[in-house]
Amino acid sequence: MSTLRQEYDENGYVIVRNAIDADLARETAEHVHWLRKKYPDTRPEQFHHDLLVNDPFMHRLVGDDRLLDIAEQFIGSNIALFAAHYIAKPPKHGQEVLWHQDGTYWPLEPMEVTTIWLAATDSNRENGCLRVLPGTQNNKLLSRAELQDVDDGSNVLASGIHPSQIDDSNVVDLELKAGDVSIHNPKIIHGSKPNTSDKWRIGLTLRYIPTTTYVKFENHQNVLLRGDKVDGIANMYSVRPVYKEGDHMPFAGVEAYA
Ligand SMILES: O=C(O)CCC(=O)C(=O)O
Repeated sequence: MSTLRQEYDENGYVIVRNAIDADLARETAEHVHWLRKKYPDTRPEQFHHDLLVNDPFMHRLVGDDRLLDIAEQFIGSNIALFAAHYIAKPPKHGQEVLWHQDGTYWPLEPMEVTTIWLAATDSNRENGCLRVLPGTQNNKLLSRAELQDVDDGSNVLASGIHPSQIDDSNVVDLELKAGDVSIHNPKIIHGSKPNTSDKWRIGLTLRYIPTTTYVKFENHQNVLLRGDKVDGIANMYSVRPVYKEGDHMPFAGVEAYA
């Protein structure tokens, strides 16, 4: 077993430094600013899968062999992505993410999935980095009904685990440099504080599944990235989008993208 995998199994998360190069991290941050222009009414913490699944740059990024080689160590060699979501926190007023377990929100059968959280900018205590409670990946998965709704526009998910159920005495702040990734288990309790600093904090959550995992969202487009689909698992897969100048963000290597 790889040491990455051992650390992940023990703590519920692991960090890989310099997973992608600085230029690609910079392009990823630029993508967020391009999306802000395209969707001026959407908060940048809310650039969800539906806005990304037909975007050529996103396909180029999530299929990067460096990311897939990491994902493969956790979920094997038949790899799809079922969700991508930028949680890009603007300076001064970036929103918090309340404590939660990802699996609570996902209709996956089985719950075999791993998140790669990609830092497109530095992400640290000052600008509201991801924080985890190691060991809680062994807790029971809470249901949606067990969460507290906090639907007042102050936080990214509009819900979270009730503070009385949280012991954050061993919290770990996952401080990353642009280009680093952290990987976390769907049951680990995690969240992040608001960004009150004067710098952006741009993170991209990538949810990689083995193609044996069935995604029970209706009409949901997954992205097949490596290996094969599985007969009998009724997932839908997106068609690779064609790059169109003017409609899409140009990126390095776009000529070779097909
Ligand atoms: O980006 C954040 O601050 C939180 C990320 C998160 O909740 C997740 O990856 O599930």
